[in-house]
Amino acid sequence: MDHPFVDLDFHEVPVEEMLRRSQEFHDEMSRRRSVRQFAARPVPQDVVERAVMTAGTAPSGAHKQPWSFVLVGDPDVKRRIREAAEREEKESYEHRMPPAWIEDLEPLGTDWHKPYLTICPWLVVVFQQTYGVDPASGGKRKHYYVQESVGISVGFLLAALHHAGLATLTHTPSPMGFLGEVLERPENERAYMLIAVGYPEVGCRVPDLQRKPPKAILSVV
Ligand code: IYR
Repeated sequence: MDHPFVDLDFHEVPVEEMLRRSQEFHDEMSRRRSVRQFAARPVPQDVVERAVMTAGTAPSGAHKQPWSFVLVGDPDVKRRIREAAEREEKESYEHRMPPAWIEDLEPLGTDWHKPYLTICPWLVVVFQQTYGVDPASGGKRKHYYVQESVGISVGFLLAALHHAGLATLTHTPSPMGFLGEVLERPENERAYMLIAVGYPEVGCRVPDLQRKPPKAILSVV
């Protein structure tokens, strides 16, 4: 079978500009912090939708685009998600997570209470499609490198929301099966991550974390 190819839309930039842009992008991204204190202020739906479309530009195994994003703004749905998440998280913090894990989380100040799930204006629930469904026949279609593909798309999403001027929190309530139930997702989808989106609360505080230096994360051979 013949597949059409088109010319690449590539915008080359002079090296000087490349250096400047790479520094500016690093500086911008290094200001992104996970936020757990959100303001209830509304955020335009269009901005979050466009960030999701940016997430949808991620590369994926065999270009199967094995992701779905559900934008939750309905207070009643957010409440149901919070209730279920807190139920699982309470069990995890009190019984499922080993002491070493709880200790590792202490500097972050997390616990099972997740008020931000109802306070922030939007939740983006990311689903991975373990397989595809042919719209015409309903037949199953194989997806490849699903975790990797969806992980990249979430990276794009976080970067896009930060670039737009919003705060985010990646939240992985465990287990996450309730998200598929509350949002009535189809059989082929598994919840991958829950992302809270909004403005930080006035006076929001974050842990004083340090990034690893280049020599700790980068080798050049
Ligand atoms: N899912 C829990 C616990 C948690 C786990 C890790 I690893 C974190 O970096 C942060 C939290 C929660 O959201 O509180």
